[in-house]
Amino acid sequence: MIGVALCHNRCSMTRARHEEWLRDELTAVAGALGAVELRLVGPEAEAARRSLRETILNHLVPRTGDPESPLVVAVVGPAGSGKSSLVNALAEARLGPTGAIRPGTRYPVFWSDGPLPAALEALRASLGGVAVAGERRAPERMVVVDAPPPDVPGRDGSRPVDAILDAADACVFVTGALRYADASGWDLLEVVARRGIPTVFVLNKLPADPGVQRQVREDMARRLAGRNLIPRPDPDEVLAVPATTVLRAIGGPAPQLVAALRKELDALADPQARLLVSADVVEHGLADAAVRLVDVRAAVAEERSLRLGLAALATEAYRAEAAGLRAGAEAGALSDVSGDTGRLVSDLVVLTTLRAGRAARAASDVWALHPVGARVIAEHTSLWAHGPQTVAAATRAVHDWLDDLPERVLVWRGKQRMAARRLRRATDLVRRAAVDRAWVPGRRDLRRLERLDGAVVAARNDLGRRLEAVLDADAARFAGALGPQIPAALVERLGPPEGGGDD
Ligand SMILES: Nc1nc2c(ncn2[C@@H]2O[C@H](COP(=O)(O)OP(=O)(O)OP(=O)(O)O)[C@@H](O)[C@H]2O)c(=O)[nH]1
Ligand SMILES: [Mg+2]
Repeated sequence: MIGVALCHNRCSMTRARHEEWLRDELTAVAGALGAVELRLVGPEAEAARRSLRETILNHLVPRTGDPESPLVVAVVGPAGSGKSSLVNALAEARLGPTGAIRPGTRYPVFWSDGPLPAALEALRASLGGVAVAGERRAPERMVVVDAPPPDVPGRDGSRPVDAILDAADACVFVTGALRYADASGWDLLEVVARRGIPTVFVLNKLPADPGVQRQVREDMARRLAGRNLIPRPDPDEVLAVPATTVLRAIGGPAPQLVAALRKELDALADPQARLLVSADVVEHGLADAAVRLVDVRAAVAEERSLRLGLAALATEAYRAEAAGLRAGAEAGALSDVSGDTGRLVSDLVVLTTLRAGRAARAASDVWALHPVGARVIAEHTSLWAHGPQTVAAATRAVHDWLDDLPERVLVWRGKQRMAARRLRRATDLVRRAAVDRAWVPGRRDLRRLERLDGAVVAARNDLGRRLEAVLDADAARFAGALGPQIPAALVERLGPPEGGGDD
């Protein structure tokens, strides 16, 4: 487990062995997290599951045992704060779109000094981003990611900026002087604080007046310290970039104006510093993942019991109807037909469909009383009635039963073959006796039926089984709406329950 990994006695293993073991653990946990989608416990839990899996796969696994992997620096902040302009100035090239139309950046731009490592390349591809080199190279073994603003949704509804922060080792938080106090973008800093990744705070587009600059930096520093993002309200913790003319050629301020930011990045990229940053970030990341995993595990366990519980309620509702249908078939009391095959089929289909409809309503009724069940019903309103395939399935079941009867008559009579007319007459007898309880056979028919010893009972039982299977298939729609059952082993793979007790 990840939590165990933190306190694991590393002395008992070589460092390399420990890291290999940890990577395997992380990969297994990510696999378990990827094997389930939380549909019932709520969207927050599902977002937490997805994000934890991404943190593990995009961030922790690639870094475990590979301190040389490139340092990922996420450039994030509120919309229009000038992130892309700053990155363009650093790279001395127009890497991505900037401009007055919001959002400027829809897809992230990965500025790096070489090819992206596999995990980052996968992230880039999944977010639809581009990898660029720029006119001036990114610091050695560093990838700077210009992120879309927080209000840009990704393809699957999650925010690309979150996935980028999940993969980041360090962060540049850019906010504009005019809107630095806005709530927008500050939630990103909560993620940054939780992950414990080093952050450079940039106040961009500051007015030229040094006095005003000082005041705004002081205020920003106070706000950052108030959120425990910096140790003291020291304005020197806030990098100031004055508002300036944007150079059309590069889509950003003149490169010398971002020299201080470049210096910060170079400092992070320094071989000694980066090792410390990497180790620290992995340690923080593991601790953070362990805490998050406890909640996600609890959510998966809850999802599992919700699916089991609701499925059992639906099964119960169908069982009553299926048992009634089967008992009716076994007693030959389903239809009062008189040898008319057309009516026999339609009577049995109507009866079966009616039962399926009643079962569906009963199951929906009990689900509606359950808060989560009610939500599922609201999303799958077709569950209130029998399924769209049920009439066809019942028709098929009855026809199959009829089609198989002659073969069975032969078996019951212990014969290889019979004359066609005699076989037809025997089959008609069995069919009629099986379904029409009100029918009183004449003496000759009675004598014939005696020779078909057990055939009628067996035919009734067979019909009961076939019709019951139609109801089972109808009931499967309820299980389908819940999602596949979650194996207990999958929950166990995510660690012991909180407090060590049973779920
Ligand atoms: N005058 C002036 N305009 C700037 C400066 N920096 C950025 N801008 C303008 O501010 C607007 C937004 O800049 P972007 O760099 O696209 O901002 P962003 O944060 O990347 O925006 P999103 O990607 O939408 O979040 C653009 O019109 C830029 O030209 C500056 O220093 N001076
Ligand atoms: Mg941008």
